[in-house]
Amino acid sequence: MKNNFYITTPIYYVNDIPHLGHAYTSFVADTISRYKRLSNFDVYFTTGTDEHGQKVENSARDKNINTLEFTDKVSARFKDLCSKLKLTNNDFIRTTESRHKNKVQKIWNKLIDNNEIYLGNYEGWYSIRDECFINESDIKINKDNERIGPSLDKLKKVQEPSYFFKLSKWQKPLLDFYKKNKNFVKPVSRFNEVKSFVENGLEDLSISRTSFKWGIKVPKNDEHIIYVWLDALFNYISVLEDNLENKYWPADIHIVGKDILRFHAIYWPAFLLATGYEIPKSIYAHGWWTINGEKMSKSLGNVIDPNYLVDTYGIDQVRYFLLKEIPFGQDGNFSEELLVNRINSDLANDFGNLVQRVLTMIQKYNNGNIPKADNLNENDLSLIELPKNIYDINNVQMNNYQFNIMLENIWKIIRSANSYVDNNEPWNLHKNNNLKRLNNVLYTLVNTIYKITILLQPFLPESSKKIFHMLKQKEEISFSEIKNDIKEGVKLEKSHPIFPRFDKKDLKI
Ligand code: ME8
Repeated sequence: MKNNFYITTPIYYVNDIPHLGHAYTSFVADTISRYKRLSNFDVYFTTGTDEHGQKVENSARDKNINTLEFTDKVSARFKDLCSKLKLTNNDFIRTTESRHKNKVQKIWNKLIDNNEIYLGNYEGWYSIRDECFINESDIKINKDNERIGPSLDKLKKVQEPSYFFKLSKWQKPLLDFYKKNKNFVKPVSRFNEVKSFVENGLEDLSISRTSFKWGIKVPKNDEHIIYVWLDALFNYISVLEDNLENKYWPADIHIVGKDILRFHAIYWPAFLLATGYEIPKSIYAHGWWTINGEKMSKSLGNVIDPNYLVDTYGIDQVRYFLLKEIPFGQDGNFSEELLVNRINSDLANDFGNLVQRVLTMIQKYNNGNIPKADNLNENDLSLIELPKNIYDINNVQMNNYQFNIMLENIWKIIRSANSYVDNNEPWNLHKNNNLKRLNNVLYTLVNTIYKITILLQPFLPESSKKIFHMLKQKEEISFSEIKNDIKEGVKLEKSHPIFPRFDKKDLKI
């Protein structure tokens, strides 16, 4: 029986079209999903769009479009991006779907039944950009003497009747939960921030609004709209229809950006405790892609279009860059020049060259057939062993999702294989008619490339398929096969270059 593994991305707001930050989170979740599938887990991977709230309503109004029509259009852009990036998500949930709205209303009734909600009045400052009320202590004054929130947007004064969730009573249960579940939030530094926030005390949370209409109505009091975060967080359960909830809940991991950690690590477990659900096993809050040091965001207008990057450079190239360039968890600055440098050095020079020159030599010296090995020497065997060793090491790195280190480890094999070519000079072995040694060298190399490609599948899924095709293998090969060698005697497909080089003269961004 396979173990289950449920992984999610945030559901993205549809106030504007997707940017590279969204693509990043989705690529990460897809990489983990593929890694787990290749490790024989039964994976369920979901993503989607968060379509209610004042921010979305205002964006539709600014564009003079009916709100539903607007959300349909923008949500489709996010869905298209999933296909464009060839994500392997099992479902895509929209909060405007009835399966979701029904679930949220049921949750509301449950909160009422459990006496977790009371009706009161809210008076305070609201950030539409972040869709949350801002505490007095977090408010700053800008140069025009206006109140601004942590995301630097102008705050709106709100005074209206509101239902409240009794968040304050969950302070102690949350702290107890954090104590028992030391890996609930990663990285550790972010978990510490969450803990100290909760230790400072929690106020009850306003969970309904009456001053706008775009959202899920509160059952039996439809003047009120359910707070967009209460609505959105439950997507992680409403997407699991029929028996899927029993099978996959609680989630193994929610991948989120650090901007929305508080909602996931504090409000979400409190909502779940209050409704009798189990709490997800872990949350990973990653860093931000910045442009010249500033967070890439729709509101700041400094976003990069992932469609442009993928059309220009290729899916795997962009994916590789995002995973390799920064340690997962930290911020990183994006530039097209860095992307091109990475593609040219790691993909075209190191890996692409290795594959291309080895497969070309097999065509030239052995008629395209994988040569037979006979009495491999110690150097040959130690190169062939490397991928299995790195696989074991990477499995440990995977506990903290340190993709850049995992890739660096795989690149150690690639560099060793390139040095092995240079040291063994197969062209001279051919010239001197030393065919036995030539066959051993070429066999060692093609076997190593085969195993490197097994390891690379979650990171470079499209290119791995192309290499497996040239090696006459299945499209996907499970990690457990890393210990087996490639079969001798197989006639290879004609090889072609997989990673073209790019010229820095052509940069557009
Ligand atoms: O917050 N760098 O939606 P959102 C890296 N609807 N990742 C980034 C990024 C950047 N510069 N900008 C955005 C919402 N992201 C809510 C979520 S979940 C129940 C509701 C990614 O459209 C990152 O994952 O503002 C971040 O948390 C998410 O997009 C925010 O997307």
